[in-house]
Amino acid sequence: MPRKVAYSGKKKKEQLMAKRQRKGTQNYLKKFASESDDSDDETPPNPRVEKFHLQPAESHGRGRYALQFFKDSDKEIAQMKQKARDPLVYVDLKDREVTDQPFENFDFPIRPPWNYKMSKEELDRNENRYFTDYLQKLGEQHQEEGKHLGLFELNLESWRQLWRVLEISDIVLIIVDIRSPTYMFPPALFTYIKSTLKKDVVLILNKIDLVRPEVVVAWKHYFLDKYPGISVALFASYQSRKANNMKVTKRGPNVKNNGECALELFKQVKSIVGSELNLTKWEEKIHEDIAASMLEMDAKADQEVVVKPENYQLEEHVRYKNGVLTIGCVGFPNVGKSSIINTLKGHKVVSVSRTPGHTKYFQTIYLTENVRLVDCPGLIFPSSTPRGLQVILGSYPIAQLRVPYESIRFVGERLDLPSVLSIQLPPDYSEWSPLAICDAWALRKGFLRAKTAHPDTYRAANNILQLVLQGRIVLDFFPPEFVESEDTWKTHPDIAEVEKIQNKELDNAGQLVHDYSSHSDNEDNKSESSDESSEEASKPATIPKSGNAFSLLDDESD
Ligand SMILES: Nc1nc2c(ncn2[C@@H]2O[C@H](COP(=O)(O)OP(=O)(O)OP(=O)(O)O)[C@@H](O)[C@H]2O)c(=O)[nH]1
Ligand SMILES: [Mg+2]
Repeated sequence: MPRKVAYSGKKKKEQLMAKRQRKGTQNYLKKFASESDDSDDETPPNPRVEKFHLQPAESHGRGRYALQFFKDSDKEIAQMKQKARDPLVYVDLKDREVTDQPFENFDFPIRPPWNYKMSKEELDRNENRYFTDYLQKLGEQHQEEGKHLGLFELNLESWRQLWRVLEISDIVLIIVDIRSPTYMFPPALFTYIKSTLKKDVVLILNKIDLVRPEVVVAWKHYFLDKYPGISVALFASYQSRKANNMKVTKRGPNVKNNGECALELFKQVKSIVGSELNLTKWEEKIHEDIAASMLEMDAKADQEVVVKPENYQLEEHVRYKNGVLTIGCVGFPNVGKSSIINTLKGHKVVSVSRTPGHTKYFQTIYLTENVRLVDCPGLIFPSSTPRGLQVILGSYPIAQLRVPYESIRFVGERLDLPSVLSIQLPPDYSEWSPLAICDAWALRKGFLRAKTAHPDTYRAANNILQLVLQGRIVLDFFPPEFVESEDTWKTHPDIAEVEKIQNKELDNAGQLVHDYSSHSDNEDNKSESSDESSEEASKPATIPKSGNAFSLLDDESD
């Protein structure tokens, strides 16, 4: 047994103080939650703060970086269950045209003023007090306005990670998922970085392999028009297996190269940095990586960089400190921040997972000797985004959902799930509802409860939501006026650039092949907490070029 290390009195005192402060916030959260709880008097008081310990067990101060959200009350759960039987009401395609409206009147926690004279304890106290006040004001405001408040990160430690990353970065990459970019781009964050911190922002539209080129181009121009001074880069951290004749290894998709994306990002960064720094080494690296991928050389062996969380310290930001460019990667959970870093690096250096909230403390990785990348934990910013949608956006770990049917409804009212999943209305139902969809899928996939042999509705729901999150069933959103102008976007000159990045290669049967579409049923829950590198390699899936793109689900095997 390891010997206990002696603790100094000072350290003990600091530890106690930190604990007391944490408790202070927790008590406040409980109070706030129970005040906003509309449950009737008979319902026992519910602490309503949920924590998810998703970080590795050996992590620093287990629980310290846990994801924290308000928990649904028992009454809300009962209501959601009840509603699961209500028929689906299909919504028009126009409904998928969205703006940044969910962030209207919402800001986010920023680091309160500090100075070098403050002791660490004073600083901690200050930040705790600020965060508690922030939550209180947000709660009051949303109650007064009767506005829906979506899930958002309640853990001060996670916000501190963001503050630190924003402080040390010279350029900030805000990374969003192309399927739903405005739900992941808080305008307040952009304004804060640009106007208050006076730093440049590159918006990365990631996972562009998942949507049609015209959608990508329309979103790109939406952001360029709406946010003057923003740079936009397109990215996909997947690799065409066909194009490169690569095998999917036990370690998951090869992240060796997506040179087009790296090059595009490089150009954006270069135009910001100008001649202030010499970025030749980075450019050379990209060209070397592209050449290596053409020769089908193996990527370097997996070598995960384990970086301990940096000390909690404060220092004035100095642009290009010691001649090094620091690029921070920030964004919502699961948008692919860590994957982008691995792609830029050319091999796996940081851990990636299908489960939202995987990176829990920020890590710095040197790309070249004078360019370093900072991988920030994903953060859910306060917004009015409906919770059912938040799950599909990857903001909430699917396996932790108590009632998944609200999210199934969200998808089912926007996509023709019976045809996508090739399911028939089960005998007990007269019309399609979230429950009917899940029961039908459970029957189709043979998800049956062990004792009763009834359809395992919950497992089926979980499975469908995983398929949506992973992009095997694509639910995407569009910028305003997209539906009418779709044909114009299809002929936009930028389409060629997107297609080049998407690197889609048709095989002889006229089918598209790419790596991320693979999924096997027994991965639905297992993958929730694991690093993708240890996930079982799954068989490739093929997506027909036209027609029902989801008939691939027929190909799934257990
Ligand atoms: N289709 C597709 N999937 C991607 C792409 N980039 C990342 N992913 C997948 O998205 C999931 C999340 O990727 P991560 O890189 O762990 O995301 P993250 O933003 O670091 O997530 P957190 O650490 O939880 O904040 C993983 O399953 C990735 O394989 C992409 O370009 N295309
Ligand atoms: Mg990550």
